Amino acid sequence: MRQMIAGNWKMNGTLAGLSAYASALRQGVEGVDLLVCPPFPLIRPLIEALGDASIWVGAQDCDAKRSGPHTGDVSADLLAELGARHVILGHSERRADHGESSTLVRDKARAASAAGLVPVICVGETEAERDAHETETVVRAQLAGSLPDGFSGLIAYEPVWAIGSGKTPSEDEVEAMHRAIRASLKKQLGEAGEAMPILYGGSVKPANAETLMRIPEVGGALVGGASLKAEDFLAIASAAV
Ligand code: G2H
Repeated sequence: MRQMIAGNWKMNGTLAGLSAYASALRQGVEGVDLLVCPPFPLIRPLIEALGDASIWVGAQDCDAKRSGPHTGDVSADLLAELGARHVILGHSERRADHGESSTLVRDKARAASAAGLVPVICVGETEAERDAHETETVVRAQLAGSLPDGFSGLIAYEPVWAIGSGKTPSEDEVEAMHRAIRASLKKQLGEAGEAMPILYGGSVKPANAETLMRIPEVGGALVGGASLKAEDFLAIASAAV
């Protein structure tokens, strides 16, 4: 199946740097879907800089409510109007820095879907949970809590200890977790859970992308640091073909 390589710029990127990034990315890579999620203010300028290239642009979060008195929050409807196609939800940095619960992630996913966005819901265990052999239990609970009934979108498995650390799980561990997530998706969503893409995220780099993208049940990658340089992002995308 065609894989998706998604870039999560986090709180990085500048307006000044967009044009060079977009021209490099416009060379593209055949046979793989590309998505870039910059900070909110760069969504529209990036869409414009990418022009007619077949590269999706998405957001890193949205509010659970459709509109109203919520200072500083951004609605899914506005993101859709700007041209965003996807929205990352429940990233571990949001869960940790902003105390986001799975219930809130589920409500955000509902709002995103209602606005026509494709949610990319992140799950993953902390190092302490991994050391306590609770990985599967934690991830299963996050899926159960974060996915609304009838969910349609993508899942990103991102072990928290692998994010930005240069560490990655072994191939066997990634495969086992992706299989466990697949089983949970089928149980929760029935047939819809059978083909739902499950991305791997956490220190994906050009050097390890080929190995990671060949693991059964890995449907692509959610890339943080290495998505900031267009050449690295494209190198990762090439490894997914
Ligand atoms: C995990 C990932 C992007 P990085 O957060 O979602 O970041 O690739 O920098 O580990």
